[in-house]
Amino acid sequence: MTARAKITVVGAGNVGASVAQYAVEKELGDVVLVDVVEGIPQGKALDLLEAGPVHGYDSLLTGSNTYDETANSDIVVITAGLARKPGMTRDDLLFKNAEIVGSVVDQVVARSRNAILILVTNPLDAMVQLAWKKSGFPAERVIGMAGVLDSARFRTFIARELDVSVENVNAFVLGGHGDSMVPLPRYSTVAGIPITDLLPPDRIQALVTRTANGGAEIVNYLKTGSAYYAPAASAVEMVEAILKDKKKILPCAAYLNGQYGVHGLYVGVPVKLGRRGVEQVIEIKLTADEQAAFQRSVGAVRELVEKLKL
Ligand code: TXD
Repeated sequence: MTARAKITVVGAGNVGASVAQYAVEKELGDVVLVDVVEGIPQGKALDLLEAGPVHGYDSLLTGSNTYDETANSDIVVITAGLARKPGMTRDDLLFKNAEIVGSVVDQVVARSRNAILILVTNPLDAMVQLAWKKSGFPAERVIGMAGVLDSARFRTFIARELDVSVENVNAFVLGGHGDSMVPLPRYSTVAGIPITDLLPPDRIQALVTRTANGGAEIVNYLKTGSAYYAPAASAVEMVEAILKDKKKILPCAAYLNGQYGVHGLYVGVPVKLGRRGVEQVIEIKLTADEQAAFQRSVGAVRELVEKLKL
């Protein structure tokens, strides 16, 4: 028992193991890794524990195939499920992953009533809605990771295009995690300057398209799985914002109850993340074109969620 925060990561696959790694490298807390495959969470947890002396972290790591070790977690990152293979859409994963995420949430919430859940499993927007429903938790404690990753990809491409530091680049992405995501160039900036002042429309459009297809681009290279370093780094940015109560504004899948004209649905929007989870949904004015694209994205998310018959 330590006074450190307790972070459970369910799914010790590519994303989950990298979440554990980045979280202990930042010493955000102790980590419990859970997976159904015997030996994998135990082996990866021990391996990462043994990297501690080299990296200089004292975070403890434990691996398990059951949930008792997860009791009283502060944060639970759920990555359990199947990943996309080439030619598969995120939606193909819907029913299989709904079954997995549903059972994971039941086991987690029975032991950690006050935890904040961060969902990573795809199709993201539907899985976070399902997790919220199943958990019975207030919506501010159930959050989906997608926008941080999508905007990290957009930031990468903008920085490469203009040959500037990624630290100077902010990007803004709204909507569902999928081909209908809505990058907002006029709110995407380099040292405060909108990229619409720095790049011609056709170059911006090319970067936007590459961002929307960013997941598929990696799947096509890897063939046997999907992206995991940037997704894990993105989930850990959310964990850090919450545990350190940073009040950091990040794009996340959050429950909308009237904001942006959307009722009763999880969709990607900018939110303020702090120790209570989603402490505020940040609303911005959209142009008619942006509003139309956002509505299309919301429609795609709603269609998927309806298939789950929650
Ligand atoms: O932006 C985003 N939200 C995403 C989402 C970015 C990247 C990956 N995204 C999705 O996360 C992806 O489409 C998958 O649905 C999940 C996990 O991706 P990952 O690449 O980590 O998949 P792996 O390597 O196959 O790992 C999944 C692990 C694997 O070890 C399984 O044994 C385990 O999940 N698994 C389970 N663990 C616990 N409990 C149950 N029931 C279970 N079923 C499978």
